[in-house]
Amino acid sequence: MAAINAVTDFSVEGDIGVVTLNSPPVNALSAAVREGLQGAFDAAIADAAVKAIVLICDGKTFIAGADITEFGKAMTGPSLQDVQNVIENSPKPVIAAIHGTALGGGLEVALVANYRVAVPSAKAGLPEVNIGLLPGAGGTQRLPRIVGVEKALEMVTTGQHVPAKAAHAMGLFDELVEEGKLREGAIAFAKAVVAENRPLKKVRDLNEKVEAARGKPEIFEAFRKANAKKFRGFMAPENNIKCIEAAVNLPFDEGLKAERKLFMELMTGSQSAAQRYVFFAERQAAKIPDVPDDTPTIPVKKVGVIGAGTMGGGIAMNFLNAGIPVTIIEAKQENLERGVGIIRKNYENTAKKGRLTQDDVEKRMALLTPSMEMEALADCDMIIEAVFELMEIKKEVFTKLDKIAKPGAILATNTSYLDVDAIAAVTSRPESVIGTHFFSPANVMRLLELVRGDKTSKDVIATCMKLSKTIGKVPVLVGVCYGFVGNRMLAQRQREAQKLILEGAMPWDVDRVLYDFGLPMGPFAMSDLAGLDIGWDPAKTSSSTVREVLCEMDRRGQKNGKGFYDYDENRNAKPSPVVEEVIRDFAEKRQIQRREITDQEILERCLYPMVNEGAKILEEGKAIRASDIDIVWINGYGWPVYSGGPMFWGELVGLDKVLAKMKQFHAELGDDFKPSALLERLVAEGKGFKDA
Ligand code: 3H9
Repeated sequence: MAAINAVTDFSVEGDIGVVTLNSPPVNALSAAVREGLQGAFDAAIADAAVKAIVLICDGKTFIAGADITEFGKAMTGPSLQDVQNVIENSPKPVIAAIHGTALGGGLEVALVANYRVAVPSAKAGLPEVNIGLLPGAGGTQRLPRIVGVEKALEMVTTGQHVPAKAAHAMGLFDELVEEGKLREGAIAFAKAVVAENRPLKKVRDLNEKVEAARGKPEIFEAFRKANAKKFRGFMAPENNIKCIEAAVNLPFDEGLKAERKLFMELMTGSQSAAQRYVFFAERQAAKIPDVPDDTPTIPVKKVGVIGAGTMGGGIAMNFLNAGIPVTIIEAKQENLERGVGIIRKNYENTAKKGRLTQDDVEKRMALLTPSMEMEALADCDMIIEAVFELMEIKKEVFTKLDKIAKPGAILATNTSYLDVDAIAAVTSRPESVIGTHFFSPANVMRLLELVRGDKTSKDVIATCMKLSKTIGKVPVLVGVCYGFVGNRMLAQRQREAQKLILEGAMPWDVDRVLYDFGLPMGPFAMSDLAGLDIGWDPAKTSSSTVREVLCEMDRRGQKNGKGFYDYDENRNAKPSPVVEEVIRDFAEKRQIQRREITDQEILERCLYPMVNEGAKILEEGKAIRASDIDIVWINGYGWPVYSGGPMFWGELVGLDKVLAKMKQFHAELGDDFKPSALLERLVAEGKGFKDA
């Protein structure tokens, strides 16, 4: 075996040349990898003893794509296209041997090989769309030539990782070889290619499938229409679609040029910059500076959940899905039965949609032990309390739990606002207590705010961070403060939305501006969906907010067809003249002079205070880094990933601009807009949040 460079080896086995890449963690196409590939293929092609060439990777995966960390920097070494040209023009057959994930530029390298063999656990995909890009190394031109236009459209716009079996069925992989025997299998395949003198077919020359779609623009129009809602606001899906159109309508080399142009358009834009930032931010959020990776963890083999309501049930499902047994507790038999019934019904609905088998449903339900006795939690390694959001009740539960839970068990309180330290203080083991803020529906939403108390031990934090991943969540560690990161910032936006409708805007104006910004819905549409009467007590009502007045008029939201909006039988919303009247009347009684409010003001009043509050959160150390705050907002509140989260977006707008507006609002509208000291300092020093 000869080293070509630090990450590439070349060896010859019989008459087969083997190029091996070893560039952890994911064999991304860094300058060194590209150089190594070019050197190794040059050597293999020049070696007269070599009749065919196998490209294989060491480590956990085949090439997982271009090296995203190099984007935006000056390129060194050969370009990916240079390397692909060497491989594609090789006079000797090239076989890509795939394990792990062949993604993005990785799959594009495999697509310039003549054949692709893989192990059954391998996957392939072009996930560039997820970082606001498109496959810029011929992927959009070669993929449809193998899998056809419809499948290619789906793959490039979803970024899905296609499992080996499906990839084999669609011709993307030519052969599957035994798991764990990729090297031997690929060499045997190469030998057969040589022995049978198989032709040097190139993907670029396969025209049948793209020609079949030529002259049928309706394929693309139908695809755009069917996915319009999903693609809303994003630039990358449309550019990906245009590339597949180019593959159909242009000769191969022209198609490549079109792809390059559309790729560069995305690469230089702010959306991809935001989406790449989010990719790394999500991974960064898993790293806690004072809780190193090798911190001991507590084995969690059994979980207890107290409360079988909507939250408790959803939380339990996460663990059942991961194969972890759950004991669920309720005080009353009927509530327990109802809660367990809802869990079963949720699973059965999923099974009806074909995403679970009935057998899976039964397996999951068999892991669930319902009980009315807290003592049943004595053998649980982690217990999550999900009872009513009232401090007194939570304290009572934790006092009991302290006496029942085994030593070392993690005691978690699921809360959206409450002081985790105050709850921990009623136990004899505050080091075992942590907050878990699951988002509703808890079995669906990816975000989990983990709330670190003053005394929470590092082992507990490390365990919960890892366990969150096991149950498919994106954990973000936050500190104790009212509403933590997400709801604390949300309160800023909600407050301004309420003020704006009294000062001159209407609910549908505020909602439209925020929807157009990219949020899934505005605050008033959201209230209608959730129900205006949540937390409203008819006995104590005092007409003190517009929402209260609407509840008093029996306008309860979508569920009874009227809230801030009027709804038809299909739940389509229309602005309500009644609500308009209520708002005008309400403002008049409070002597609020209504005026014209621009869309720009709505946006700035709702979002700048959020950026400012984020800065305060950072200043107080309640979030570790600004990017953690962005991860909270993207995964918990549907902030559009293409603007990177509130903190990234604030920088995109310009922190100086945000600060200047906050100062103006502060002078005109009062202390709600008091700029954070951190924001002032960063602007004065010309720095960004990452320097905070
Ligand atoms: C592209 O290919 C463009 C081309 O079409 C055109 C070019 C002209 N680069 O996720 P993990 C790091 S665009 C650099 O925790 P897993 C990651 O940051 C690219 N670094 O592991 C992490 O680092 P750390 C298209 C990368 O097992 C470590 O590797 N490809 C890259 O859960 C482990 O990652 C993609 O978009 C990269 N490309 O998942 C694939 N990828 O340890 C993106 C990963 O310091 N990658 N890292 O935190 C993935 O989807 C997942 O990482 C993968 C492994 C599924 C591969």
